[in-house]
Amino acid sequence: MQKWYSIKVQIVTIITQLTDRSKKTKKDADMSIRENFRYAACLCLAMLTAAAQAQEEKVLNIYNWSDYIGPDTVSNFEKETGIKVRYDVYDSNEVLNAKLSAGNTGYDIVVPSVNWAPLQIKAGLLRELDKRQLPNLAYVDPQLQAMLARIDTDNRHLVTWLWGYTTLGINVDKVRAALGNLPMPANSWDLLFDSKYAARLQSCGISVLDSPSEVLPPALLYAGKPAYSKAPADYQAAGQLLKTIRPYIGLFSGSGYINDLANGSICLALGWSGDINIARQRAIAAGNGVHIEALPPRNGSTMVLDAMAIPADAPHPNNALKWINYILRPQVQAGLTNQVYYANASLQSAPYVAPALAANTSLFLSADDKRRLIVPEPYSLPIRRLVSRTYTRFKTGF
Ligand code: SPD
Repeated sequence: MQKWYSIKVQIVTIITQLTDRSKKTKKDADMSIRENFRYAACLCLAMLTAAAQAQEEKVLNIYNWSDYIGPDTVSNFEKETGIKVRYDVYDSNEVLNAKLSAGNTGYDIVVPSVNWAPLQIKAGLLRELDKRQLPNLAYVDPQLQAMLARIDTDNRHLVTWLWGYTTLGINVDKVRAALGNLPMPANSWDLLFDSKYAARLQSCGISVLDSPSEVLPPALLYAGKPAYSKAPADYQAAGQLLKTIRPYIGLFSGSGYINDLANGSICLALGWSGDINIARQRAIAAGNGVHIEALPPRNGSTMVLDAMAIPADAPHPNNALKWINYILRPQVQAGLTNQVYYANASLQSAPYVAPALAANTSLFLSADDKRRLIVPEPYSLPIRRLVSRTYTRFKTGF
């Protein structure tokens, strides 16, 4: 209401000024008319911007990864701001990227991973953040900001959501039973990528992530290649490796594996650290005797680092900024970690993190394990196609 009043005042001011200006001598008349038009155009533009802000309906459309938010994160924001949130989910960067590239998503907030965001920034799909509206950026871990700045100059478009790593989740008892006389391998990746182990674990169920860009990096790493290799020959090697284990994979899943692990219908999943800990917690809550573990990255792994961004054509960019600033509060950040078991961006959130989580070494990694994580790198278009072709061949079994 106040904003509309100030717009009305601006209109009256413009009309008064235009009338005054037209009272000049005949000699200046031509120049005055041109000046007046320019002046009026600038003021109209300013007014339209103010009007757009005033008119932004109290709605926020969020598109985020599934199982990646606290139970009251959205409702608390709604209560506080009166903004109604519509919340949709996805399971892979491929899906999000296809939507963003097609345009007109209607979303105000998206959460791409840091190796996909640079392509989206370059294509003009993400909007620059108005940092004056984000005072809580002060809470963000400077190390994470520096990491993001490597792919987003001056942190113009991205703010960390949460971070973790890609790993294997196991049903401890079922894996031991299925391996029989085979001892647990020293390199835990053997469980999936060495067909000797995978052949045995097939009997209790193996799932891998349903996304080319999530499966190829650990496969390359296991094959002794750079996880985000730029050499086409390396993808051939990874493809060969994947072919050897294909007969033993029963499921391709980007989120369903959480419940499958929790209820004991699979015993090994290539997934994300937080999701596997969610499965562990669900099994504990169900009291079904299923014991799930997320394996820490002792033999190296790829980091999961996802960031909030505002699509260039977001219909409610100001509400989006309010959301980002709210999410950056240390208490809200801790609420996310407590629920989804990923580390957050705020060093000040530590006092609010549930004490029981502090001992979980698959969530709060040791300094050594942290060093073993590889920060994801963006793909060139030809490599992205190769990643996708290699994965499709793997999935379809050709
Ligand atoms: N359930 C939320 C999972 C989020 C995973 N983000 C994936 C990033 C992979 N690079």
